[in-house]
Amino acid sequence: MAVATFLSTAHGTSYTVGAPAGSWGLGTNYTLWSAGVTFRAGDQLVFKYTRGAHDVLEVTKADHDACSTSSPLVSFSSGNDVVTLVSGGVTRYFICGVPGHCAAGMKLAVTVVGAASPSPSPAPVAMAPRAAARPPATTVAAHPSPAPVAMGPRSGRPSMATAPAGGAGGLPLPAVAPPSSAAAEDGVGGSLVGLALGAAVAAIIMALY
Ligand code: CU1
Repeated sequence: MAVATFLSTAHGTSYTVGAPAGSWGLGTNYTLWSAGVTFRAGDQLVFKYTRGAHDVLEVTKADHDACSTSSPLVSFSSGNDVVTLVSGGVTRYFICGVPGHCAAGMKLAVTVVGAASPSPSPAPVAMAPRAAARPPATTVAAHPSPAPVAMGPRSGRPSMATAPAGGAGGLPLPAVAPPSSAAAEDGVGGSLVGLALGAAVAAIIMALY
């Protein structure tokens, strides 16, 4: 259900907490809500509520479990609070700081997994077209690295090696030219045949009259 209300961007997916049935407020089961979403590093949580009616405190697991508002890690109160889930492999905890609201259900635990396979890092993206032009062996070698950090240096090296490879790849181009001019000649030949046929038809028509 919640899947229908996200907004994808190049940097991740933005999830309005509690949507589509609700928002950040009383009456939403956030355990159920979060269970329906796979949160990935780079995604964003958006807490929407009437300013002053609620707030958002990011807290420790212990404070989440105990609904303790005494020592929040971060607090928000704008009514449109955006939290980016920067890191994967962690669980982040949020509660409402208004007395009684956490105990009434305004508590959210979000487990964040690693980023999606296609790395959002700019380096691999810029490299993609070049990798496709190179032999499969090289392309395969670039993929197995799951860690974006490790992938940066690796993709840097192959892209430098692309310079000579690109030069060699440019050579076949002239060889491709003759076929295309031959095709052009075919076109001319076709036109001449057309003209001849036209003349013949014209001659026949004139002969008839
Ligand atoms: Cu609240």
